[in-house]
Amino acid sequence: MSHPNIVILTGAGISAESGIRTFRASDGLWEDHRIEEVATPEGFARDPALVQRFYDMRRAQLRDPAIAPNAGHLALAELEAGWQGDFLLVTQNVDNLHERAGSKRLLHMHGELQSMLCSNSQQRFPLLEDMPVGQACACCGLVGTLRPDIVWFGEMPYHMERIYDALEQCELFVSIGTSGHVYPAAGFVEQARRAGAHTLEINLEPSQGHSLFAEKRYGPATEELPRWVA
Ligand code: BJW
Repeated sequence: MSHPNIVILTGAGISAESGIRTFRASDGLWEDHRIEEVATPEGFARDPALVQRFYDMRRAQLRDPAIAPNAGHLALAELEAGWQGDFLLVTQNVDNLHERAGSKRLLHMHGELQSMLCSNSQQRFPLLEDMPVGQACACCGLVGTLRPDIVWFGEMPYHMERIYDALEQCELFVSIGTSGHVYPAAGFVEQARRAGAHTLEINLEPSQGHSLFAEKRYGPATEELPRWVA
């Protein structure tokens, strides 16, 4: 493979075979609550304890020794290690499986489970255990300002300037394991096309935006990615 400037976008599908359920596979429900009830600023304002429980449950999943990077994550880390052109991996996932696989040039656009955010100062803090209830924030000393560092609907995703800059320079854009339902990530393929990039979708099945991609490979990420990278 030659080494053009590359931007890779990943979604929940890349972590599915590691045992982390995708959003659409869970029918948008968690313990009978709609995802919108728990993963929105309004949901958090309405019932912060419920929302903390939801994210604590997902953090616990990351500490489960059975949950580990799969062959798809490892193939992308290997690709990056040998890549001589510009390389940027943008993930919508809030798990840490890409970094555990060895990816370095990585941006989490929808936040991270293992981080918390002060809603007062917008400072982000690493979080090693579950979110302590009633803890005062280290930056402002207030109780009740800390929240999961997750980009909820209606909020601005992280690193957008860097991502758009990379898309403008990009010659190859690859979208992996994402359904194409959620913007702005679902629009990256159009930005890459405008920059003249070759576009490739790798997914279990055609995504909502599949017709925008020049090349498609359908199958499980653990099979398709090692095959593509080889
Ligand atoms: C496999 C596989 C295997 C399975 N191998 N593949 C109307 C039009 C346009 C936009 C909007 C609109 N109304 C509102 C908006 C904006 C809104 C939005 O997009 N809404 C849509 C629902 C319509 N977006 C926002 O609010 C965003 N902010 C924003 O727009 O700010 C303004 C802005 C303006 C201009 C520039 C920039 C910004 C914020 C979005 C935040 C998303 N947050 C979430 C929840 C986080 C909470 C949490 O994690 O608990 O992030 S939503 C959820 O969806 C999560 C994901 O990152 C995201 C994407 O999901 P993903 O990864 O695609 O997962 P799935 O489950 O949908 O798909 C999995 C895929 O994998 C499937 O295709 C499977 O086939 C495949 N697969 N197994 C390979 N083994």
